[in-house]
Amino acid sequence: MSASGRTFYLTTPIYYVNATPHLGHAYTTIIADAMARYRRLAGDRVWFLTGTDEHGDKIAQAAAKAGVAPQAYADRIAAVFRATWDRLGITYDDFIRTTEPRHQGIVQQILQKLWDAGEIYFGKYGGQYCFGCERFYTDKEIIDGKCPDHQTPLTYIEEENYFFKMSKYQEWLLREIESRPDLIRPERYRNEILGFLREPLQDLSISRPKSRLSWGIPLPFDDRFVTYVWFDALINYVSALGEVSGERYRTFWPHVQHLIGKDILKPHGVYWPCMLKAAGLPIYRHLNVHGYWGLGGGKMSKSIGNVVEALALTEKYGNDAFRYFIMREMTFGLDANFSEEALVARFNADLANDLGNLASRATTLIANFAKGTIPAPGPLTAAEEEIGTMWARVRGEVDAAMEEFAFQRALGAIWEFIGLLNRYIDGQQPWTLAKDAAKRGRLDAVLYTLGEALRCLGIILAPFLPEAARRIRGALDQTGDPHLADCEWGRLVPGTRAEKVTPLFPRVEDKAAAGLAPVGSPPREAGSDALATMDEFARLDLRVAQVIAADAVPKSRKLVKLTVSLGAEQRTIVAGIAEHYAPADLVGKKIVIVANLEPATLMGVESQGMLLAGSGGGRLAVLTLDRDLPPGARVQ
Ligand code: ME8
Repeated sequence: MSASGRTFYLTTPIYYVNATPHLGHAYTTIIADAMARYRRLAGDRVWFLTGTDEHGDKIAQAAAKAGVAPQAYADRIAAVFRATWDRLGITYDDFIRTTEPRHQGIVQQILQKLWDAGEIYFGKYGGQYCFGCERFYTDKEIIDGKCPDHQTPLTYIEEENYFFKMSKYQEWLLREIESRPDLIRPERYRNEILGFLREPLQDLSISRPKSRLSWGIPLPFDDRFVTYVWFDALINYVSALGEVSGERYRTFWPHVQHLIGKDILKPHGVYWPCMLKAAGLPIYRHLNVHGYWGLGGGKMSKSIGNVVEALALTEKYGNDAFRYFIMREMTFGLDANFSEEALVARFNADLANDLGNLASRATTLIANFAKGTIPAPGPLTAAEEEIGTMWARVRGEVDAAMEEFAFQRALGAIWEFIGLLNRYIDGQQPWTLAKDAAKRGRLDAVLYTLGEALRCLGIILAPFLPEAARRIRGALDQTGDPHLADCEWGRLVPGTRAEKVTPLFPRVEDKAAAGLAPVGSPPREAGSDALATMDEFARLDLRVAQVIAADAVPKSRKLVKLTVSLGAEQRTIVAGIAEHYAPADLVGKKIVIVANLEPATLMGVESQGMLLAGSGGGRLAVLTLDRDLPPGARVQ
């Protein structure tokens, strides 16, 4: 039994392995992590699942492009996802891959069950198909003859396939959603699904002929076909819990909540509940849907390199700051815009000024005026009572907000409390109280209150800013795992040791701290060089180049040999980036090179130019284009 008596099972989407993780994936996974940590803090029994979606056209095509077998490709990218989540401190309990036997077995079991029950039939279907989405579009959904998601032309395909009798569940699903107002939330997404259900629901094609696509799970009753990727992928949420008769399934499935982005609302809001119903399994408790991040107003997609670079900001500003920014900036359910400037603004205002200063000021005051030991509080005044009362309110607000995945509201409430404390310090002026021995009791009341507020913050911030919260608790000698139940106001024991915290979030003064430099040149201190003239800059011939081939330079740990096209000519470029990029990942990229450098020979290979890359925080990133340009285009 858990301390709270509650059980909580949370899933993220399983991400496609056709590209490496980007900001959007990180957002979903980080907020899921914050939620899982919050529920654990509250004493719930928690299971937190993430993973990768590894079958289907998209993956087969990406593998073919990289010149490797789909499984090898999936292994590589799945490992990148895992490593990224580990680096971001994601506390997932399980990571499922759809190519694992434990998943494939359950998919086949469910298919067989549905086939035996007559829920699946063989039929013919012709329609407009999007290879990017791996699904057919109905006339109503098509915009200007194109896929509404990819804006690419659709292809008419006619083929025989197996169909799941989804239409028969339309009425049931409608009633289910109507009777459970918070089944799909926030409400705008519930309304969207209700909108879909106003139109007749089609049956779902759940197979693909192997002749067209072999990278999938074979149908157990006809091995000329593989399972449609969505039918395969959705089942991960069940298969990860093992057999339906098993302990883990029985413990967690009744409490399942999914977290997804709005792009995959329909499969989760329509297909999945119908599939579960047909298989005789209960449907989810809640489907929690978030909005989309955009960059500079544009739509974000995996093909845009800068999406990946946004993720690199975690290294530059730290995991906590990145977590804070994305949770605070985006109202759950709505779209938001990502920019480094906005991140830096929040970093300085909310983290460095509000929280960082509070922690430094409070612990310094306790160190200076109470020799680093929490004093017994003297008589309390209305000011201390206001803080205690507000704390109780904040806890309630955080709890209510977290029930609804409203991270921005939870953080807003905590920051109101932080604001009150900073004003309290200014108002009480403990440094003045310390000058008058008669005011010792007042001073002790203030110092105790500050210590107690920090102790409580060190607990409640743990899901959101794990590292900063740990440091706050450490400064107040609070060891062991934090528990929400311990942040009842007034539990701080006088006599507790307190030490000064070093600044939790030193202000960011120079947002261009990472700098950009051609690979191989010595690192520069930002702002340390003499100014360059326009003429000097104009002497550099910078060009867009497309990587045609990339190979490791034998016997070198660092060097990669690139063959690049400048449109009219090809060049060989040797670059010291092998520790940061697998050669295959560079092929096809459009990069920027300095085209008028004297050739240099490195490890016996002549390099006819130099590529541009940036580095910072132990990471290196090759410059790519934000928008397509032909090879050879001038960069100025
Ligand atoms: O759809 N803003 O995988 P996927 C916010 N394999 N979140 C974003 C985002 C953005 N711009 N872009 C992506 C798939 N996401 C399927 C899922 S589940 C059974 C199968 C996040 O790699 C968001 O969570 O395309 C979105 O739902 C998910 O990544 C899609 O990831």
